[in-house]
Amino acid sequence: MNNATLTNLATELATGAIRVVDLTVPLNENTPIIGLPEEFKQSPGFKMEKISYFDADGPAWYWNSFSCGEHTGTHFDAPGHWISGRDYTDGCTDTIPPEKFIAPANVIDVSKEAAADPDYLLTSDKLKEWESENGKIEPGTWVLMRTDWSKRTPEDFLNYAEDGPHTPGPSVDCMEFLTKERDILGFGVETVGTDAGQAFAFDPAFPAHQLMHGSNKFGLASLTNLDQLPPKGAIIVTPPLKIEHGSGSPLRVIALTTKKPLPMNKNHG
Ligand code: 23J
Ligand code: MN
Repeated sequence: MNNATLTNLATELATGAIRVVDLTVPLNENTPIIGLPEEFKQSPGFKMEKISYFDADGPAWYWNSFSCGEHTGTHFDAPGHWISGRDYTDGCTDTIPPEKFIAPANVIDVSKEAAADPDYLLTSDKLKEWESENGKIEPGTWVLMRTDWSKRTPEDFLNYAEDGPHTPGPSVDCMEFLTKERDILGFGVETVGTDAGQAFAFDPAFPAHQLMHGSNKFGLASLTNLDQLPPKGAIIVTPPLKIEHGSGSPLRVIALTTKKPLPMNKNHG
């Protein structure tokens, strides 16, 4: 096989004409984990244990073992994670067709709105406004919600209060629009989960989980560096670990893009 597109891709990766951006947070014992109400079982965070480090346990080699919940750090939510998606035969980490792990990304910048209101909800009206400037959200593409939440301190990232977490996310109408009217591949966020902090009180509760996974679509949580991507044109690579009957997994999320976004300086010239 000799395909010009793949040859050009290799050339443009080698020359740097295509820029590779890492959308992944580091995994360590301080990587923030979602906390659920205390009646539910909690997910363990990331832990690492040394097997050997060029020592008596392994004189010429270094390696570790690690453990964590499937939904730790930058991670993939599979349809099988939620009750609405449990019966899809291609809905777990090992059964999703691999061609779904490479797809275009639409990046919706609501960082100013989220800075002004930690409970900010992305709506279908906001998406239609974005489409009028950037073009339609195509079927089979990702919608990534840029909030700059990944730039916050761990405490402000989770942003707990007496009445639960206060973090931005999608509205119910946003999820209905993206599943029914746009048929997207999935929805990705910079926050600890794809749903807003207060989404337990929405109807339906947790609409990103309930509606996305109910439509056999995916989630990506705890992304970073979304400010490095253009609104449209990037391609993201998102294969989760092939855990048998896995509900999701930590993963490395890599973006291929060309343009570096211009600084938003309105006072130039
Ligand atoms: C379990 C229960 C509720 C939620 C979540 C997990 C997540 O956000 C997740 O990581 O999928 S809201
Ligand atoms: Mn998750």
